[in-house]
Amino acid sequence: MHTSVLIIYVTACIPAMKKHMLLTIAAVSVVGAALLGGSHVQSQMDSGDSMYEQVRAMGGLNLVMSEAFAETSCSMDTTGRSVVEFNLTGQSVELPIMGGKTYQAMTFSGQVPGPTLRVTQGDVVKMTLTIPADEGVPHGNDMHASQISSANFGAVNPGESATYCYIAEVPGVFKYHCSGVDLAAMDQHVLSGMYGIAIVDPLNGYDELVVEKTAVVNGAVAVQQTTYPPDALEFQLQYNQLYLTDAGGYNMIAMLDHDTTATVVNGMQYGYVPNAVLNKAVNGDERRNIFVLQPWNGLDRKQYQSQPLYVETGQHVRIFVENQGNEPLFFHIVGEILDRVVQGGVLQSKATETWMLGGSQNMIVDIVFDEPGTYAAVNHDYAAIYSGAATVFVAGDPFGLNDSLIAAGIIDSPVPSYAYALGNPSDAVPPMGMNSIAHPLINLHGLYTDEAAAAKQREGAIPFQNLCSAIGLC
Ligand SMILES: [Cu+2]
Repeated sequence: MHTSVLIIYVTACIPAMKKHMLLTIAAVSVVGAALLGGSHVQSQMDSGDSMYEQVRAMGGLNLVMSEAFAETSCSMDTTGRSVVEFNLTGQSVELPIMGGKTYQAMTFSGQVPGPTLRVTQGDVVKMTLTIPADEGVPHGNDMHASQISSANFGAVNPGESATYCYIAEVPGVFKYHCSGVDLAAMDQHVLSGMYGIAIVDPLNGYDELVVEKTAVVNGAVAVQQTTYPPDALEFQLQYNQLYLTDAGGYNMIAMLDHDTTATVVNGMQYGYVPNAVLNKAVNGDERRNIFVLQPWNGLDRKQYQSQPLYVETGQHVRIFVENQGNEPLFFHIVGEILDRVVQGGVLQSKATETWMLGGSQNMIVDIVFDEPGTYAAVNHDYAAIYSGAATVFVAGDPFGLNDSLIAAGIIDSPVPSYAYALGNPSDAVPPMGMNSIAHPLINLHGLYTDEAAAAKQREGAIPFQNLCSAIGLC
């Protein structure tokens, strides 16, 4: 059991253990006692058993709060509403990190982040979590889009499934995450990869975007507004941290110290930076990098190959952002201004340079890239940038590749973005919603197991190697 391993690990470190570690374990005991009730719970927690065994011995949340669990089963009246099923599998796997190593990931359905759920405000979500019999540890799922008893988020044991239903009442972006083994080791499970988002589209759709610039009218500077329709090209970016031991296991002491091993965006460090193919197209040499940080460079990386995000100039772009992690996110796009920030369907800011998200906080950023070029979306915390939080948007045709692509017979006429030739990464593209502009091509990219990658391919994601060959660059 992972939690037992964790406790053994922590125990082994006791001589060097910090005071706050002991306080944390005490705090977990208090939380457990508060949730489960009764002074005997507290005395049980004082015994020498591992935390996991103690929680099991107490029966967990489901048994103690069985009435609440029954109350929020799927017996609600769904007349007139769409019921959207959301099926996840809890799965521990090895996944790659930078430096040619792997780490002990925990996933929903073999990918980090887990699959994105997209529904419309007012829909009923029917969430089923299945834990395969060969999975070593129970898992739960807490969906922040719900407003139901936390009893629903209790541990699901290996070989079992659990289902709960709720109405997605509030529009926006909402985290979901493993709730650990009835809270125990929740930090380990989430920070090892068990997180994702639900996007709840507003019932009446998204607002049009109004961007203010200036123009000279009759010899004088005047404010000029440009209005963009609600339909937008959409991306999803989820920020988190990894805290790892040298062997690739979860390092709780590093987490308590906020001593980040890696900052990840959609599960990977520098997952969206230029690659060898773009190097070759722009510099004529696949080894001459066009961006300072290109650590996931090389087609042998397959679904882990880094790829920029391609947008058109003058196009309404909508970015769903969630801070899944343990550190603040100072979201900034170098060379741009965030034209609009919306949270919970409410305008928070327009024309701001940076917007901050705390842990488990989200926003929808609307932006229009006016000039062809490369723009790096960063967490404007230098430690985060240098440990992985740099994401490159390429707008329009800044490298003048249209002419050479036409000359080579690859395209017939100029294309408004490289997405038409190279596609956008599958893990950065959310499911289509009511105001989504379809991406021209979607290629295979993400922190997926090979099985999950094969499933994405069956859904239409094109392996990047194939695209590269098709346009004559590989
Ligand atoms: Cu879990």
